Amino acid sequence: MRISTYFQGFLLLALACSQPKEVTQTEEKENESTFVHSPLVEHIYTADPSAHVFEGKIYIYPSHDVESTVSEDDMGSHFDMKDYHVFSMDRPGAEVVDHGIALKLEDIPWASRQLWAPDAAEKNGKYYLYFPAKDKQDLFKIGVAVSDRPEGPFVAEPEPIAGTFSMDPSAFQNGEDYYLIWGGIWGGQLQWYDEQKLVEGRKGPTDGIPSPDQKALMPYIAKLSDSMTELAEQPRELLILDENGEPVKAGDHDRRFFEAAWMHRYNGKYYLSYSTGDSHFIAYAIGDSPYGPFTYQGNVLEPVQGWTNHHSIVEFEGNWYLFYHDTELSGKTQLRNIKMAELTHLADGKIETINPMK
Ligand code: FUB
Repeated sequence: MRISTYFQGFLLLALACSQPKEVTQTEEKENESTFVHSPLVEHIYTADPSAHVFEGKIYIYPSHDVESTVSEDDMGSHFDMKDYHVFSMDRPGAEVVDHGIALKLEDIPWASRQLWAPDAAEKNGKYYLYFPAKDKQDLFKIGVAVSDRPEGPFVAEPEPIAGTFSMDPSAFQNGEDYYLIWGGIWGGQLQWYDEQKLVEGRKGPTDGIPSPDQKALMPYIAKLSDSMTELAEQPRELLILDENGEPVKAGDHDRRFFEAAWMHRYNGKYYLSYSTGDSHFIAYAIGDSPYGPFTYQGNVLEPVQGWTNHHSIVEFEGNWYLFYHDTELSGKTQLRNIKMAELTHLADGKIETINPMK
């Protein structure tokens, strides 16, 4: 069942419409923009899709967006999610099955609110759901919940994973090794930490953000322990460099890391893709090791309708797919719907940029 459908024009057009003016041919074409891909799920709102191939099927671990009375702010308070559903599809284009509630806020002993973007991993027949939530002090931490099945239900560990902070975890398997990658600025609180230590007094979305000419904040990575429920090492920064080998600067909003870090491996190289937040791209950088450094390459995905842009990249039977979200069904920032698109690695290793509108 579809909950609601409010088609809105493309965001840039909406912003441009405040003054009456002559409409150029280019603008006329933009006015006709339509969505290239269709929502995968319409009976509930879903976002931040992390996709994996488990047991020969595609499993999707998204956020479950809900209507909320919490007002919108730059800390993302209006993203007030309370549970997770897991979805599966036998192959691209097949029916998307909702496996129901896999984990609820009330069943996570340490969490107080905001179940944001999760991810999952499989090891030795057990499934691990990594998820961010605010603890009782209202600080984002990353938790883990365990199940015998990819669709759950998952049972949460009693405490968040020691050594984690901020949000948007993604799990990356490289052979026998598993890594947890995470972080996000503004509402993701990464800017409140120096050297992985919380700095007293930082409260808002920009407290602790470096000045524009300084190195941007970067995502973190740490190897997971054999148990998959702990970090096996001190987290390290994933350095994103520009074409001159210099760290991308905090003022470079089109290229700097904001949130939604995801790693995949292609032709022996490691691809770190991420959202640039307020400039709304999914950008990517390439490195020779999961620990980086990574060199910025360009965009995987152009801005979608809606403020947030969050994705995952997965291979299924030799083809690659991008999972992302937009707000086609609701027209509202915090009520999103997941989508998928084919993704192409070009001969030179670059990714062909996907435009979600035509
Ligand atoms: O869904 C809540 C937050 O919005 C995610 O954690 C971010 O990546 C953004 O998509």
